Amino acid sequence: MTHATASSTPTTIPMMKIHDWYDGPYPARVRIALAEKGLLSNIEFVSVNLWTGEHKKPEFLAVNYSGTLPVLELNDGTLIAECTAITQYLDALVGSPDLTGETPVEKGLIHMMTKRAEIEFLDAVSTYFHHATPGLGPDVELYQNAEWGNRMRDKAVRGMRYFDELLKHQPFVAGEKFSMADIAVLGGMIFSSLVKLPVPEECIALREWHVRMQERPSVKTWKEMVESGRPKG
Ligand code: GTS
Repeated sequence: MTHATASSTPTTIPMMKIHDWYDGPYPARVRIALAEKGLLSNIEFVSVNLWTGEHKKPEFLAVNYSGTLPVLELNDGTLIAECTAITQYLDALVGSPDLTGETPVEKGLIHMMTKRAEIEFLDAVSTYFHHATPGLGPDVELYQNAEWGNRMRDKAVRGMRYFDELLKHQPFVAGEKFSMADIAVLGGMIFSSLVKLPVPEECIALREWHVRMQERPSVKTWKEMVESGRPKG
């Protein structure tokens, strides 16, 4: 595949691997970023089964010390974990559409809002899932603290209210254009839906933003990938 980079120099993008699980909310962030960038045909997906704890086995811990998905593997063997880091790599690889900011102030704001989406919303929902619900099951969830999990559920709902307030005044999470920060909030919405944690009725701006996000081709493509990746039976 040949792409024009930000500097307009045509480059050939090599094949890459993504280690992930087909319907995971964090993997969704990278899959949506890949779809935005038109890079899906450069990716071989390597399935790591969260439900059997494959991500905590020594073989996978050698790939990602943190034992989490997704991980990008370049064809020289370089491994990049963390959704934000992977998205930054993809953005540097293919300039358009920009997801992480072009100007210094855009870069700063997008990074801040992405981090905020993680801390206040997505990571909080994830902690709720792992601590206050059966999570990935007793073989994988070796330590649970329901009180902590429920606190994180409440934090996530506060995060929803925060993003709702923000989106009353601007069309996208980091300002005037779609970015990695919107994708991070989408990750929170995807995880909330999986754990049946509803967005409060009165969060109309957040709900309307979410409806608009469903119209993006990248989000539609991600949904199709989830459907087609679902294990049979
Ligand atoms: N900070 C990491 C990132 O941004 O990549 C978090 C990654 C993460 O928590 N991934 C989830 C995971 O591996 C994948 S999913 O829950 O979205 O499917 N969870 C497994 C676990 O045991 O924590």
